Amino acid sequence: MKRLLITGAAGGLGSVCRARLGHMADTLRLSDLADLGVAGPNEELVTCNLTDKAAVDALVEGCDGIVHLGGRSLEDTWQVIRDANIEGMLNLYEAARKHGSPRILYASSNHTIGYYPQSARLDADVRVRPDSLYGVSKVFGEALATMYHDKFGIETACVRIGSCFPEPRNHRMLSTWLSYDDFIALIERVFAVPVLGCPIIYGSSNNDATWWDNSAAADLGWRPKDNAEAYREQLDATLSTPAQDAPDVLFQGGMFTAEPIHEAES
Ligand code: NAI
Ligand code: 15L
Repeated sequence: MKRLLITGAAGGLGSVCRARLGHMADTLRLSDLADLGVAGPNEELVTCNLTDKAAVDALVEGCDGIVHLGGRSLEDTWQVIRDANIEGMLNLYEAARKHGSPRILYASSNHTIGYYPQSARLDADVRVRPDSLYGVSKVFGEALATMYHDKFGIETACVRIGSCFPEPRNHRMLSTWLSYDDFIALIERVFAVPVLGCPIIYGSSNNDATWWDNSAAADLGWRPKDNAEAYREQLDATLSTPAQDAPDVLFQGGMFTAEPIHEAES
């Protein structure tokens, strides 16, 4: 493709995508609120607040694909969540509708279903059970993507990312971990398949301890290769086993279920 936009490009996953997706497009357009440093050979850097409708419109114009990572990535006050993840998402899809309907990979989250017990096995059709205002905002994003697909034909992969870090950080992540290699391979598939639609995809590696069933998205041809099990001994040796009634043991969303509602300071 000619131009691939990555929002949230200064963040954890955005930096990985910036380093590893250059081959996918003639130009990477990288955007964030935060500093993006110096542009590389095939890079365009755009400082943009997702809440700024006109700026997002200009950001999306001329892009053939979007990896949408930008937004608040943890629980916060409603104001912060609403601005970045609700208003920002709407601005992005309105811009996409006006500028050629580029295909989108949307970084949703396991916190859309975080209140399911870890004993549950989930497929793409289960009712959502968000565990936080953050999780609710990701449910909104999935609903918005679905509506823009049904009404306007914009294709989106709604990826309920588990825990995408270099290594699993705790015992819960033995189930939720998504390796960087597997994430990059997923992005490549999403933009390679002739028809995408608007699937829900659980973003986790090939973990023995998985809770999630991706069979509804089998046509995508994404076959994650890494397995968090390789880190179990290391985690056992370095971390104490959490109490059996700890949120990190009971719920798929782990500690997010224990988050209070964050009230804005007046
Ligand atoms: P991050 O917090 O490191 O990166 C998010 C980026 O978005 C930041 O660079 C931030 O400056 C930018 N941003 C925030 N508000 C913005 C606004 N109003 N306008 C423009 N940019 C804004 O998060 P990370 O870990 O890289 O995650 C990327 C995406 O993936 C997020 O949407 C997150 O919710 C989602 N995700 C990540 C998971 C993970 O394990 N890393 C798990 C599940 C979902
Ligand atoms: C998320 O949605 C967060 O963005 C990330 O920082 C992790 O907390 C991840 O979920 C997780 O559940 O491990």
